[in-house]
Amino acid sequence: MKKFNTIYRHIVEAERKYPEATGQLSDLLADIALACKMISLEVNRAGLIDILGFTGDTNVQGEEVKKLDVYANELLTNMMKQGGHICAICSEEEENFLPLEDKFVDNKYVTNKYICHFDPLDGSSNIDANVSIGTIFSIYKRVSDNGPGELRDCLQKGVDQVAAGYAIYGSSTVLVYTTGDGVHAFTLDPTAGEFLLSSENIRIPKRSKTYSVNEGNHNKWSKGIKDYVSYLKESDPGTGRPYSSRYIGSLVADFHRNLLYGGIFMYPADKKNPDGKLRLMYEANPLSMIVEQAGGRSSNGRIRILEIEPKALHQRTPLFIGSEEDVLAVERFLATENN
Ligand code: AHM
Ligand code: MG
Repeated sequence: MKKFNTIYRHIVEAERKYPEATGQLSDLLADIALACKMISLEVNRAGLIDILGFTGDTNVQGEEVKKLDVYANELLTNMMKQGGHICAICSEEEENFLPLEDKFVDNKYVTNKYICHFDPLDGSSNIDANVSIGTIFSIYKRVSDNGPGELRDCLQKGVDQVAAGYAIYGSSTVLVYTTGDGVHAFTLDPTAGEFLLSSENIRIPKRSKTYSVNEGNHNKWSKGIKDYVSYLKESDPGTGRPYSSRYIGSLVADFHRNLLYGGIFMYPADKKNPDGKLRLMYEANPLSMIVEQAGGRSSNGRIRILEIEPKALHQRTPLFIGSEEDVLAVERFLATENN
């Protein structure tokens, strides 16, 4: 009989490999999984209970905020505050980070060791159309000693992440995470209310036949990107071209498909967005940790995303992520352009 494993057991089993572990990271991941379960329920019910629509507010990116975004943001924030272990919360929906005090447990001072970044509901412009959306998260260890988290705790390089993951709310809800020891996926069984292990140690194909990019931006792209996308459309059976184009417009959904089947996702810089559109801390870094753990590659076209020194919480970056050989190919096209 197939052995079932819940996400919580999986996390705890992984923790046992490290006798010095305090359990804070495991608790934190379990809290995030619980929050994703609750967001999933709300996403599924959204059409029924008429909570869709605009709240009338705009977020720090100047975009319209929908009610589900607000719900997901508040839920994750409260979960992090309540669970302890976090000295600073950074949300894509908030302009500033939220520092949190250390605590006393049984009269003993306990330092909250971690920082959590999250994009509570990515792809939210797709909510009304029932298109898959997701939650992305990323966890770092604090660099300051104790007390409320500081900006330097929140602005660490992606390479310093201790865990990252996402939940995709699609035909099923799937939670994918890594703590630097492979990439594992869990599917939510709504009857049991549990995330059950569905794929362990996911590996992304080295080379793919699929590219994902918003081609509506073609006229705003640089020559290198235009040339690369034209190259993908040329016919050459030896290299598997032409590639197929797949673009959902929900990063988590595009990324998840490419992770499983192979593919390259691109959001390049363009004339309108000189730094690209996607956010380094909330989107690019967590997905880059996952893709590298799965044997893929991720860069801004020149350097590894995980090596970018962050300067601001809401910093944007061009993103090329997915199957290793495809990302290497686009880097070569961009290198020619820069020469
Ligand atoms: P969001 O965080 O406001 O939802 O925006 C990010 C989304 C990504 O999910 C997606 O990859 C991208 O924006 C799509 O952008 P575009 O509509 O410009 O193609
Ligand atoms: Mg987003």
